[in-house]
Amino acid sequence: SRVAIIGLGYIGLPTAATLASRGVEVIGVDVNEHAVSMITQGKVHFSEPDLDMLVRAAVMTGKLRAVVTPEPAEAFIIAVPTPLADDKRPDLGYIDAAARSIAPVLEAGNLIVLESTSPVGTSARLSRQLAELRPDLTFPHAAGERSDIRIAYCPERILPGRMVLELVENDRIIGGLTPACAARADQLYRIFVKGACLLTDANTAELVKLTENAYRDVNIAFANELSMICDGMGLDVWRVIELSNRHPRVKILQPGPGVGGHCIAVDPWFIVDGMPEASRLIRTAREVNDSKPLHVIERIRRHAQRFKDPVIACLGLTYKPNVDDLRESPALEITAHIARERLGKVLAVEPHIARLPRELAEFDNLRFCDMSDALAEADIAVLLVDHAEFRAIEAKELLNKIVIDTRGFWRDRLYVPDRYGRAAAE
Ligand code: SAJ
Repeated sequence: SRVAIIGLGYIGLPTAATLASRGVEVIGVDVNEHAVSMITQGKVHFSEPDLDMLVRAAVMTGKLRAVVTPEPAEAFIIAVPTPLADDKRPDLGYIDAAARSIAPVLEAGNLIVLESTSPVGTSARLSRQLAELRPDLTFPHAAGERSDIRIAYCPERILPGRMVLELVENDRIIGGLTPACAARADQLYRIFVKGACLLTDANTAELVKLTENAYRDVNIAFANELSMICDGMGLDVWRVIELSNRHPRVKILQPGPGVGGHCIAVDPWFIVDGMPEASRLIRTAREVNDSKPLHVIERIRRHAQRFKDPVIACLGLTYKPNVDDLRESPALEITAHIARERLGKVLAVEPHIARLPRELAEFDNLRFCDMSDALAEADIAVLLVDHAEFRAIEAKELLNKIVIDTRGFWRDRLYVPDRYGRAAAE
């Protein structure tokens, strides 16, 4: 059997390579010619543990082939981006383009699976779109179980940094536009999924994906709000959380500089957009998390004002630890903001990236710097990402400067373990 995967990004490429590793003939389709040519050489255009090996093997065995235009296949998996437009509404333009690109090669008996995170109703919308493009075929939104084409929504929930593993191990939600659509998609996913495949309807599956990330966002917002309350009260939020979590039914997440990444900071808006009146908590959580970088900037500003020409080291730029991904990163936002506002001379440290990111290139008061040089020079050290590399920093390197630790990562270095758990630094 032959499977075409439309979109060779963070989700599509690992899925394509994994299916190929199970002996399926896979055609990877992407409009990005650079990505296609990299994959054709057995290389990967973004970094993710173990993915390069998997892709190289899939290409070398001839099971995975990357192309720019879709070819006929038995199943099509659509894994294209669904970004948030400036008005906080979902932009389904890439799904529309994917629909137009596969429509000409569709044949009766084909399965189409949408994997992109999507607002509720998008799979049904895709069915209607394709029906307009291919009036000679019948689709499940209208023909139900008698349709020529099967359509299902199967969201992805793999964690960046653990994708290759989680793609196989995680349970999978399979939402069919009809029961036969779900059953057909189930057959495809069972080829490589070791976790359970749980069948439901497409709308439910769409909301499940959004719910998972909204749930995490709301819980992180609780931690972030608590951190702002504690800053106002002069209390140590990590101690408050640690002690609260000793209650058998309390499990608070960790505060940080804000919420980044292309999922958690985006997906909850898809729920808000669909049901604005009903989603007050979800919207507020988004706003709380989006306000956290401003709170960190205000703390930096307060300290910087006490120096004549402060040197501020920003440690970490990525959206979370031990990855090289800068998308929606609050650390990057904070670093750019303090440079733009000219709060001081800014030293940007990011061990996971080789050179200064484009977003920071415009600032003449900002320099890309390695960890030890930055610490030697800085008056203020701001820990923005809890990368493993920063564990190596010793207490004595921090003691002569102002430390703003947004992750509670250096607590053990900065805090005197007196019986009140009070901070020694700051
Ligand atoms: N964060 C905190 N405090 C915490 C946990 C996370 O501030 O206690 C921050 C992180 O620093 C980061 C952001 O939240 O900025 C998101 O990080 P994450 O590790 O929670 O999640 P992502 O965005 O890398 O991946 C999420 C995952 N979803 C859930 O855990 C519910 C992943 O399983 C999904 O596949 C992915 O979104 C996706 O693609 O939707």
